Amino acid sequence: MITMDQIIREGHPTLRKKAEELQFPLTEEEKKTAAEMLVFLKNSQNPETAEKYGLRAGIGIAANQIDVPKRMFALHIVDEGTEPLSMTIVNPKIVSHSAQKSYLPGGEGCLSVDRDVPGFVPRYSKITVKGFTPDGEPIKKRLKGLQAIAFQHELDHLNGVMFYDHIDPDEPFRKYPDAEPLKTDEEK
Ligand code: SB7
Ligand code: NI
Repeated sequence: MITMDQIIREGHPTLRKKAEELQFPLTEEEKKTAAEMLVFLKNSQNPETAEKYGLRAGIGIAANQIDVPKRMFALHIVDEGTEPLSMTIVNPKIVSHSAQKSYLPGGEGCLSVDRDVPGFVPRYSKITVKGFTPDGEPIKKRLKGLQAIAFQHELDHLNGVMFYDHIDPDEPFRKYPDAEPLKTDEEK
């Protein structure tokens, strides 16, 4: 079972390297990692297991965050008022995106970053993504809202990019002309 001890933190070189594409079929070990990442997210969002194992809640995790430098990540986003998204995606890519961007008004956080880094992180509002399930079945999806933001946060990890790389160091809360704050469910 993945716990916080396995999650590498900023300063670890693996977080800054581009992760490698996976070859199909995945090895048993790779499949196990894919499944375990999703279990970690579910455990982290369950108050009892999170408390028991000392997990920080996460909606996504990339393989290189557990020091596996391969192109896969898991997302588990439920209860967002939209259709739930719960998957591990292998060799993910964005095939098209909106011009419009959006950002979380409260900024982003990261399981590999043990500090608050305030500031807006502009991301594409809508993306069309492709990839594969761990069994090699093709995935194609359109994502928006928090799901799109989280997908881009995880894809960044696979490319060695951290969320704060996108924050303007001189003016962390600057308003971007092409970006709007992500609306909460109540505001929609
Ligand atoms: C805020 C949080 C996340 C994504 C987008 C906005 C995920 C945080 C957990 N992770 O560190 C995953 O890489
Ligand atoms: Ni992260």
